[in-house]
Formats: sequence, structure tokens, C-alpha cells
Amino acid sequence: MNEGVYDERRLRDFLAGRTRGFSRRNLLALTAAVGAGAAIPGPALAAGPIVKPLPPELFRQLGTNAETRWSALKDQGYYVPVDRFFVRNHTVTPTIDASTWSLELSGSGLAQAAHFSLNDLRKLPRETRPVAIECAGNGRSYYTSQQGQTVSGTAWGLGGIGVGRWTGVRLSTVLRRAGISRKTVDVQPIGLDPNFVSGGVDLGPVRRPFPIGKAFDDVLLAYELNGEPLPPDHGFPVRVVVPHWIGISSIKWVGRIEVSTEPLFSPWNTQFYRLFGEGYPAEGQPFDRQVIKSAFELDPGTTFPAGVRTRLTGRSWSADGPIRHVQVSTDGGTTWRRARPYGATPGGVWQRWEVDWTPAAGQHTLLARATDVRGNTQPDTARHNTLGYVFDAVVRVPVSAV
Ligand SMILES: Nc1nc2c(c(=O)[nH]1)N[C@H]1C(S)=C(S)[C@@H](COP(=O)(O)O)O[C@H]1N2
Ligand SMILES: [Mo]
Repeated sequence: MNEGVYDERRLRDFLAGRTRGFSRRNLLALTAAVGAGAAIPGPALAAGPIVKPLPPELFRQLGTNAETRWSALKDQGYYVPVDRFFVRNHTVTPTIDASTWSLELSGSGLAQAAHFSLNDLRKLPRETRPVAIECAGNGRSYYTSQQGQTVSGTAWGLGGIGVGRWTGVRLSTVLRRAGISRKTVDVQPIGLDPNFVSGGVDLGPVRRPFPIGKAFDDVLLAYELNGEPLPPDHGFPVRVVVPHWIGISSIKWVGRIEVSTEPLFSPWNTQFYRLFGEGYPAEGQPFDRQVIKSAFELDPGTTFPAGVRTRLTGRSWSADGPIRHVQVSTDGGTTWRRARPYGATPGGVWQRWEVDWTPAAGQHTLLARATDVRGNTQPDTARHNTLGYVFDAVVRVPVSAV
């Protein structure tokens, strides 16, 4: 499955006007606004877009979203507990009755529509996978604070990621049961949360297509997170989990999956989740995959006792494969040393690491730089795109010691 080839093909389909159920005119108007650096107006804020408690020591709230504080991951295990797993909601967490919920599969890739209740899905062979859900805009605020660049969208720090143990049934199993046609090229899961309205335009339910090759490769229809039923905020009763791909692919509260013998498009792969800006095509560069990043398990501005040895910890991850090594600098990037990896790494999703450090009194800048098994290394500067996606540069973390 080569998603680069898929992206190029779909870009050509899109440019040739081979788009179903989506107006390219809306897109061009909105893209112009986005290209000018205008903020994308968000939906009206409901009283509580997120159901679970968001204590300030665990989360930072950003509109309808909440990012995990990295200090909240210190001394936690490999998996991010639900009480501190980040939430990215386009609107609000819907209330869904699992006893009446069912998943519909329909479209030109099926002779007839098929329906599966939660019990139907639970009776099919189950599988558990460690998978990171990470927002494509994770780290976006650093384009501005570290590179002085203008970007639009939610100003995430690095807390728009969580690694979970997801349990469910393979999407391929369900597609086969539904009688999928060999001519199917794309599938598109559709959320049951309210329609997303952007710039006064109703863009419909949150949805994003992916190719049949990916659907048959490693995608899950998950009904459990970390051994418990999916929490409401993370997609109860069932969400799609698409390993290695940007978070938007993993549609929560899925109600229907469109199965199509023709290429599918939605605003979430035409207007959003494309790279716009200098050096990118005017129509935007499609992308699907997450990049490489590192984070210290502390909040920027933390104060340490001077002259006392402290253990700095963090995590690094890459969608391209397991992490090979991590280098840390405690002097603003002048000198670097290898961090010690520790802990089990089921699925190789991320690597926990540590270094000892005895800070002198004063201000310090911490940096961590990861390299994965494919040789990808975090650069000093991330390549700018106007929507602020896929920030991969080394982050400078200010701390002090007194
Ligand atoms: N139905 C639906 N699915 C969705 C979203 C949404 O708003 N509605 N947000 C997407 C985005 S942008 C991300 S990053 C992930 C976040 O998953 P989480 O909230 O479980 O952390 O869900 C994705 N799936
Ligand atoms: Mo996202």
C-alpha cells in the first residue's frame, strides 16, 4: 500500500473534476481564505463539547478540543490512560444509545446495504492493536512560536497525541461479510456527530475517505480502548482506527461506511489536510501519514532545584517505524547526548527514554531529537504550510533551575 501513489492519483481525479458529492467551488472559495492566513471560523461552542472531566493538571483546553499536558504522562505506562487521552472534536461528543446503534455499509461497492449491530461486531474475530491517534496539527503552535510563521487552526502544543490499546474487528472482515465488490477503490467512514460548519458553509458530517488497500491492510473498527468499552469522547460505541495515518482518518462515532467503486472526496481530504503554501501545488499537496516527533514529559517553564540531579523523561514516535535513537541537549542545542531508552514498546508505536541532568541555577533550553529505523531524523526547522500540519522539528523547551 503506497499512499503517495494514492494521493497523487486522487489529486489528479480531483483536478479533473472527478469528484462526487462535493462541490469544488466551495473549496476554492475557502482555500483562498485559508491561503491568506485567515483563521478558519470554528463551530459555535456548545456548553460542553467534551463529556469527561478536564482537570487543568491533565489537560489544556483549546476550543472544542483538549490536549494532554506532557507532565501528565510522567510515570505513566506505555498507553495513555483515558483520563488524560487528548480529545479532538469538530463539534461535540454525541450521546449514542448502543442498543439501537448499528453500522451501515452501503454504496456502489456493495450489491446491497449491510447492517451490523454492536453485538454483531463483537461476535466477529477480535483483534487488539497498539495504535497512536495523533492530530495532523499536533505541534502547530511551534510554527508560530519557534519559526515566526503564520498558520491557521487549533494551536496545539505537542499534546495532540495518545497511544491506546484498541480492540475491535478488522474492517476487512466486515467488508467481506458485507459482500464487497472487487471493483471497490475507496471507503469513507462517516461520523454521527453534528455537521461541521466552517466559514458559514455546512460541510456535512465529519468524514474522510481512504483507499481499499489501507482498509484491507490494518484498519480496525474499535469498540474498546485500553480494555474498556470506548469512552463517549473517543467514539462510543465504535470508531475507526487507522494506524500511522493522521488522526482525522480515525472517524469516531461511525454510523455509516460508504463503499465506492469510484474515488471519494470530502472537505477533509480536499480543503483540510492538504499542504498549502510556498513550494506546494496551488491545489494543495494531499498527505495521509503522520511524521516524527519527541516530547519531554514536563510542561514548558518547569522549575527544577539547582544543583540536584534530576531524571528527565520523554517519548519519541514516528509513523514510519520504531525509534532507533534519541539525542537530548540541555544547553540549547550546543551539545547532545544519547538518551537511554526504557520500557517495552508493543507495536513500536513510541519509545520512552530518560537522561539524568544536574542543572545549574538559571535558564535552560531542553531539546530532544529522534531518529527512526528508516533513518528519518527531526530537522531543526519544519517546512511551513499555511494550515500548520505535520510539524516535525525539534522543539525548544524553556525551563529554569533555582
Ligand atoms: N466523527 C468524528 N471523528 C473524528 C473527529 C471528529 O470531530 N468527529 N475528529 C478527528 C480528529 S481531527 C482527530 S485528531 C481524532 C481525535 O481522536 P480522539 O478525540 O479520540 O483523541 O479523531 C478524529 N475523528
Ligand atoms: Mo486531528
